[in-house]
Amino acid sequence: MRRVRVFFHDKCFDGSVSAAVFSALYRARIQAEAEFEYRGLAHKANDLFNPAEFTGDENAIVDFKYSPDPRITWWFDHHQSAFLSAADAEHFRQDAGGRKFYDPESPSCASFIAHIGRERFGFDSAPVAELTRWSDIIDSASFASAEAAVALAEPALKLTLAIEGSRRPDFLQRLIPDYLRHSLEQLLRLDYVQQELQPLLERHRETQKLMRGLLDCHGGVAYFDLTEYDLEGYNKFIPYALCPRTVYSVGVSRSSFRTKVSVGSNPWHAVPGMINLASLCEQYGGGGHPRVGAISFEPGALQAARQAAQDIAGLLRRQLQNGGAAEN
Ligand SMILES: [Mn+2]
Repeated sequence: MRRVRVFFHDKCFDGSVSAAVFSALYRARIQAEAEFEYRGLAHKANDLFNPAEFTGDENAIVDFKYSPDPRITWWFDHHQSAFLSAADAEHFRQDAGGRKFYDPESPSCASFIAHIGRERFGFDSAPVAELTRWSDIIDSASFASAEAAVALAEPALKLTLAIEGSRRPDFLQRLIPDYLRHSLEQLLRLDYVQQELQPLLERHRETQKLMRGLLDCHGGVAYFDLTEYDLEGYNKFIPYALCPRTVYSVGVSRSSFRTKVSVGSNPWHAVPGMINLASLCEQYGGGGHPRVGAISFEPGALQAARQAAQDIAGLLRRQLQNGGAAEN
């Protein structure tokens, strides 16, 4: 019996579903009686990985950056900023083991794992189709409207609120195996999920009120600073529901282990010539996807984070003005 450690993008619907889909693939096509342990990974200013934790018989990373550590035996990612260095990217290119996969075009990592599972390993992905469909929708922000993304009518969106906002380290360790046992609708009714969800739904309503008061929407950019409030894990579509004509959003938030600058774009109000936000964030040591990126600072580096956020907001406003696209 093999012990498989799965490192996944923490507090992320796609990250947690990726861990579940990888487990299903492994159990179906590699070893049926394998045992899984799940460890969340968060983007932060330094020390993304703790190699002392790579103690499984196999160690897999899903929906998170590449590690060249020889103990990592599986890797799947779809982020534009997947490699910490050119040397890491080269290490991946040299890999001939056939167990490390990268596709920055995939809308979600979970659907990418299902796809590779089908093509390369003969995996039947039908049982995880609901999960991967929602991973695609959520990671590519394919909702009908900002209002729909904030109203959280769908079970997957309520679950996302709980995943992003929960403070319990064991919450996802319970949820990940449960993805493979229940539908999303059924998951939502489980006691431990309801316990996480109810206070977060209340906080979600309060966050909308709070954001209404502090959003600075002009020049096509919505800027907000939440560092006074302990509010990491807020719904990132609130700025677009409140300022529908905004093109980009730039926010600063804070948690125990990082101060974070989030840079997003409005999925319902794209304009020609949008800036690649992953590349923009990479200039500040961050990364992400073309339409949404982030930069992690040390928890105490408030001023540096605010400065970066204001610089980015200014740059995006100037770009919109020069493109003639700003309408706010
Ligand atoms: Mn993802």
